[in-house]
Amino acid sequence: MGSRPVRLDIITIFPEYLEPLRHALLGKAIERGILQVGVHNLRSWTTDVHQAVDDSPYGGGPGMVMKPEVWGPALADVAARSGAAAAAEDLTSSVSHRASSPSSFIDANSDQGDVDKKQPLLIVPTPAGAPFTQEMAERWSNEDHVVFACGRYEGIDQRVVDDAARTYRVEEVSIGDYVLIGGEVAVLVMAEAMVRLIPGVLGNQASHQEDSFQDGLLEGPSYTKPRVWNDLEVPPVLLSGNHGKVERWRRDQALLRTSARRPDLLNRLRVAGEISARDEKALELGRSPEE
Ligand code: 6GU
Repeated sequence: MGSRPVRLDIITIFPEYLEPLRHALLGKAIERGILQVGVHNLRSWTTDVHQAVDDSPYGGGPGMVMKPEVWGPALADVAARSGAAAAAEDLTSSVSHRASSPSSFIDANSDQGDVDKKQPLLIVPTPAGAPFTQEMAERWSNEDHVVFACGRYEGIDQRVVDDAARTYRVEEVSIGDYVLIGGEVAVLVMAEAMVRLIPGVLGNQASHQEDSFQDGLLEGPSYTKPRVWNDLEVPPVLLSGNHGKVERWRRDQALLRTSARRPDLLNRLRVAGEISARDEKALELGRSPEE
């Protein structure tokens, strides 16, 4: 597992928006060969002198719709890792460079063994998509090749998505109930959530076992030294050295926080039978029963 790098390709009319992918966690994964990232300018696939990527919507209405004759070849080339896609510069290190040759792009015809010939995954960020979840991030982190198609304006001609489904497995995804100008920032969010779950990316593999959402509850508060700061004390149970008591207290804190901020999540766990009588006692009291 994790022997071959995960490949991410992003198609956008604003490649500079994806610059943060070079930094911090993702940049490190790229440098360590765990991750390959290709950022592609959609305008490379235009054929007219104005490099137009959008046109007015059939049926009328405000805004512009992104053109199928540009997106179609872009998605075909990126799936095949050919054409203008093969000439795109990869983000292969955390520093800006020109030295990396386009051959750092995996040749689609090269021998990758007979493992996994499945279609690449195409993610289309859109406020009209299904809500992005930790479960999606986990699923995507096990893929070999994930492509993000960033739309702007009022979206992409729907036939692009329908046609892409012949080459890709396609998911239209939203990062929340608000409207962004385009998909670029949503891709940064989704790529980070996904890449941190790739084995070897996080220093501590155990650390995402306890993440918020990994067990369906929000994570409770954390504390470090000093024990007293600005007259505020660290909860004494954390200094008790009693691992069982600490774990019980942490679960109670997670339950109370989830009840206050995300009652929907708590009710989902109740329905799944994952909230015990002891859990309900803490929720009823608003604290750990032994406090
Ligand atoms: Cl994925 N894209 C855009 N443009 N707006 C959004 C979104 C995505 N998710 C929430 N709002």
